[in-house]
Amino acid sequence: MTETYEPPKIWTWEGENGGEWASLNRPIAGATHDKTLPRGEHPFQLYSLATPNGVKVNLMFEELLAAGYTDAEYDAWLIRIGDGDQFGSGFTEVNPNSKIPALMDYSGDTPVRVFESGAILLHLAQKFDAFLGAPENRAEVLSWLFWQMGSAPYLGGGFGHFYHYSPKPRIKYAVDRFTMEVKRQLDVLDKNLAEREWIAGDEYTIADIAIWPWYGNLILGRGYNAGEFLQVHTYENVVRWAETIDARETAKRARMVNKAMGEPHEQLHERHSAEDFLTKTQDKIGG
Ligand SMILES: N[C@@H](CCC(=O)N[C@@H](CS)C(=O)NCC(=O)O)C(=O)O
Repeated sequence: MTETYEPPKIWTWEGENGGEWASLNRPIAGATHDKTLPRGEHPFQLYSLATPNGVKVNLMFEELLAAGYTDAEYDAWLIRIGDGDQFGSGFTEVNPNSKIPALMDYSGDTPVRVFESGAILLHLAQKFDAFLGAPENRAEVLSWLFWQMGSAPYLGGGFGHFYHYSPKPRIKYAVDRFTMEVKRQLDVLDKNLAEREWIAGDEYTIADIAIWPWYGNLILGRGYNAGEFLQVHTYENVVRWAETIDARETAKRARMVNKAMGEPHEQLHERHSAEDFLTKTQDKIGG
């Protein structure tokens, strides 16, 4: 039986409200403790975790490096959001919104902070003039980039939360509401990819880089154990696109950077050079 609830006149914070990530949530912004962020030797300092939002930026850096942009070298530092690292004073100076990913760009005369994964992708794409597609197709690339930024909260905060993380019993109304929306979004992608090779046309761009960690991984059965529930295999064009990106060496690397769960050989807590991946490959062969 669902508990009946009528919102009071004024909402008050009653502390943790259940669910896997409940301890992170509070209605106040800002730092909870003093903590300086580490800084490595490369021009880009990334503070992140290998969630879909984090993987987007890892993928962008790995694509830039693979494409020969050697100035895109980066240090990636692990932010354990389950431990509250995102509320440290150093982190909130880079991202006042206390969410990964956050980037410091020291490549110019003045250090620049960038937060929000979409802004980071665009910042890097403009800086290196890469993965933006042809100028006449720029509006299409940006439309899909911002589609991802607006759509993924329904997938993560809506569907993922109520289907997978929320306290049991699950709430049918909420699961239905967000399943409907996520299936509609998958259909949007599927119809789009029936017409073209990549999300924004015939070039691989930041639109693919933004969308793959969320919707590609969902289609590959890695999101919320919901592959069967959502019948992801029916979105055949999305499956084709998701598998194509998944086969890229850059995508394999991107999924490892700042990963702090799963198989030990998949977890590269910090990334400082391409050699860090080799060590992990040797761990896998050795183990
Ligand atoms: N719109 C943001 C979302 C970032 C986001 O939600 N990050 C999550 C992990 S995927 C986070 O850091 N959560 C920590 C918290 O909510 O305290 C972006 O795309 O960068």
